[in-house]
Amino acid sequence: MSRSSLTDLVQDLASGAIKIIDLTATLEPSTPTLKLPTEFGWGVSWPFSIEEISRYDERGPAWYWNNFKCGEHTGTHFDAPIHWVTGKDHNDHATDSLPVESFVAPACVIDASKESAENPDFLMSIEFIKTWEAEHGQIEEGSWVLYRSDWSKQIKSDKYLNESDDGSHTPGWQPDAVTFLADERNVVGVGVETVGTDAGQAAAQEPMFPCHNIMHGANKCGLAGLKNLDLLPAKGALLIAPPLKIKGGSGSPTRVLALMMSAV
Ligand code: 23J
Ligand code: MN
Repeated sequence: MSRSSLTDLVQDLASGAIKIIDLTATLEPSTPTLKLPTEFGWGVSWPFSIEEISRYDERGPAWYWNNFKCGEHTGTHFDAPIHWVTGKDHNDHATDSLPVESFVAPACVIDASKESAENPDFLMSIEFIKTWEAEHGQIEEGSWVLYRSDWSKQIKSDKYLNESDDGSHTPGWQPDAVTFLADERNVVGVGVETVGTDAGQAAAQEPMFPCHNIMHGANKCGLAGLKNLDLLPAKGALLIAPPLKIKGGSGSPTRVLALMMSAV
């Protein structure tokens, strides 16, 4: 049999030398969804709901299946460039037309868990990213940048959305940090553990929702609602994150996997 890097991959998966980490939160009716400020009349994204069609019973004696519904941006999910007005004129910018190469890409994991715990409104800066690069090396073109906040650890708590009278308080980005990742590093996109790729208070940032505005304006993607980022190395993991092929879709719930070398 001829050998190839793919043969090696299959062998390394079988031996456990490469392991697979699930970065996906379970999709269930309690899955938290984004609450936008209501005063502008903005539309509401449906939470996940599920209804049994049959379960080996009179409705279907030999089969179990369900109907479900939810917004495209529910739980662990993918944001396509078409999601934002700044990305509306790109080519191949929806869930069905994005190049599949974007769905398999290396990941850089930037740990801001300490800063996020100390300040729920923490906004990652260029300096923070450059300090990470000084330790781990430059972010390679075509990588996902994953924002470790450890926010997913509190998904069952009110602290996940962390809402108060003035809205949600969850970590995000300074606008110029997003511009840096899009323009200077040419990333595939950014992924976060929070309910959306922008900070809880991002409606008040300039520009409004800077991560969405700038990333999708640059034809880049997003991943939200990730978990287990604390299990990944700063560099070296390979992400597999294909959204559902919804025609013209702006995003979709997505099973996100990471391949990484096992510690020896
Ligand atoms: C629409 C408007 C604002 C935001 C979002 C969607 C998301 O976070 C999302 O899931 O794309 S912040
Ligand atoms: Mn989204």
